[in-house]
Amino acid sequence: MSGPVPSVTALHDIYTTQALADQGVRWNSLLEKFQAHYGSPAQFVARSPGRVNIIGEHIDYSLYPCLPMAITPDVIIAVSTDVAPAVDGTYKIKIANVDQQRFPTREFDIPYSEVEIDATKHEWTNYFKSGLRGALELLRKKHGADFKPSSMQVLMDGTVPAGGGLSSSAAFVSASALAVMVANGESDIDKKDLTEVAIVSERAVGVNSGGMDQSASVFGERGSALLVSFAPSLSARPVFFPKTNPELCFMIVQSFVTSNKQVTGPIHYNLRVVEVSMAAAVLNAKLCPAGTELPKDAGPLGVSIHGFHDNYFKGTQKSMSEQLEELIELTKRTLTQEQGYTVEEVASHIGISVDDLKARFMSSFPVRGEYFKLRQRALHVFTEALRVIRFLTLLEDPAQAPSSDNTVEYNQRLGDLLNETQDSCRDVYECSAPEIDEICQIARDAGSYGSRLTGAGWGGCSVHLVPADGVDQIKAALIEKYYSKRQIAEKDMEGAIVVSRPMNGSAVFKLN
Ligand code: NG1
Ligand code: MG
Repeated sequence: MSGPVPSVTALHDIYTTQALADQGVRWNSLLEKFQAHYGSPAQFVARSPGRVNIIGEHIDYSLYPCLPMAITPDVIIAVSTDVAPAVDGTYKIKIANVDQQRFPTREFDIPYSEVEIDATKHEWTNYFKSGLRGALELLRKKHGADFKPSSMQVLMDGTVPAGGGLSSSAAFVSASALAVMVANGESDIDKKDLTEVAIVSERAVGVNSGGMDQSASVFGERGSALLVSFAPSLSARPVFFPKTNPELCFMIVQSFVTSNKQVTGPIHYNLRVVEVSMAAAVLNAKLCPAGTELPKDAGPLGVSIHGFHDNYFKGTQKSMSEQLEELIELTKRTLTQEQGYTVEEVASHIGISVDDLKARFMSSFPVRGEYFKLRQRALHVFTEALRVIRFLTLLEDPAQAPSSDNTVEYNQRLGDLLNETQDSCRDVYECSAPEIDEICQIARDAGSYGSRLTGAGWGGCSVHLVPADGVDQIKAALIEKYYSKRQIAEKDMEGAIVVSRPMNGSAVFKLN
């Protein structure tokens, strides 16, 4: 599904008919505000959406496929290059947000040579700068090291809730990288290039992220989910849901517990990346023939459990499911310490010094932790990768297709897999939150087939596979049993529960 990022001239090429009226008002208002703020019109708008992950949680950075879809909430950035640099050897970036209260206006004079980002500061423009830096690297590769970036003035409007698990960050970084490329004269921007730039760029803001969000944001297509694969290289293909009766849809439900990865990252997300990378190294050392190195790959720390998996099964005839089932058993037998492993223990299992271990796995991002739960993290990854295959098989194997007399049962089988993912995220990967568990239970009791956290977790958002005719009942239950017991601003409540279908990904809207 590669090809260039589409250039569109009408909003109905981006949004569904239902969303069109609201979006029209929003886009017009962005363009009017741009004119008022900068005194000249915008030349184009770059757009990238948020995403919801249907299944395949916390396995993208272990390089196993996952199944997200793009959604309607998005980041739109109006851009003009009609601004002059102030100082020789620099270009100017003026950046503003329609929500000036939360996201104050900034102006930067940036030297040609380097975009500096202080990842220790929680500063909203870092996401733009990281997209800028990534895009410029690509442009330099193409046009040579002395490429002179264009000055830009931009106004952004984002509707993906920040810290809510719907990937506001990936939407922002992808839209920014796209805006920079277009501002610098690029026309045919390859989706794969943009995705890869966004993945690497987002890591510059301080999180060892996988590539699911950026892929979903860039590649999204109306009407289908996306199977995103990371090995041997990044690819995405559409996955369709069969027609069932009752019809299926997805409810996205906010917990309003925000997980701010900039603050909690060292404790949570980055620690998981370290744990799975260490698990890969220990499994490789213990199970592969002596002297077989863990291959270097696209994992955030340069290695992945998937790399060990490939090493172990080189040349095998076994199916992917059989391989994963075997790895689950092997992990149970090999990584036996339920309480976790100290750095000394991990180092000794791999056969390297503690200093080497720290340099290899703990230097690029700071992590804290006394015990590293290699067994649990590896088990989650292998079981979750297997659930993705089972989910796909249900959707795509003609022998499993639903018939008129078993569609409720069929829907429930899909839902069961989502529920199993939630159990694993809660108990094995330890990335849920009590509020998310509560929401899932309320939704299931009210008729959801399957309910689970989506995105990084530790709060944020949940996704529910529900019968279209059951949406109202589930909404009512969530309002009565969850939201009414908490103080949530009326404005926030508007986006608390969203019924979504798969939407289009990144696009450029050319004005004039
Ligand atoms: P969120 O926090 O929802 O953006 C994060 C990662 C994903 C993936 C999920 C867990 C970033 C940018 N994204 O998603 O790559 O690993 O957690 O499946 O960190
Ligand atoms: Mg994010």
